[in-house]
Amino acid sequence: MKFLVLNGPNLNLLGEREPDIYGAATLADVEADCMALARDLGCEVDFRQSNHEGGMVDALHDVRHTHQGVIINAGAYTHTSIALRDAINGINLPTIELHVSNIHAREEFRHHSMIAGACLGVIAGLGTSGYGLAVRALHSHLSS
Ligand code: CA2
Repeated sequence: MKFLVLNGPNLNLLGEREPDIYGAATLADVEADCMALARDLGCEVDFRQSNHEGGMVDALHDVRHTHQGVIINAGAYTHTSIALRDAINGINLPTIELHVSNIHAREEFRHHSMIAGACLGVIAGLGTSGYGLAVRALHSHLSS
């Protein structure tokens, strides 16, 4: 069982600024935690980040025949990208939308997600521990 964990724009800065919103863990810390958890669960995680909408679409297409599920933190593209929604629908893999912060408790423009309707479920506001929860949720969804 192999999952893509795909991170969008600016998430490479995680842990460097705005720790009050996003916490102190870096994206490398999150990746290491996901890898360790995947090893325990007996699955594989492929961890990627792109600052470009097209790069994210390409990453989704790349895994359509090789992976069984996707966890996506689309960053600000969450709120704008019909292309990402179409790509998630197009690859037909169970996908969990993830946000470190609670997008519903922030500015109004963050309340709407373009991709949520194409996803199996959404995790938001639980900090970077949400990544591990998403790996567990996808693993349990695909095992049942
Ligand atoms: O809460 C999340 O995970 C978000 O997807 C993060 C995005 C934001 O646009 C979404 O509305 C919610 C922003 C990621 C920016 O990450 C930074 C981390 C540290 C310093 C600066 C930016």
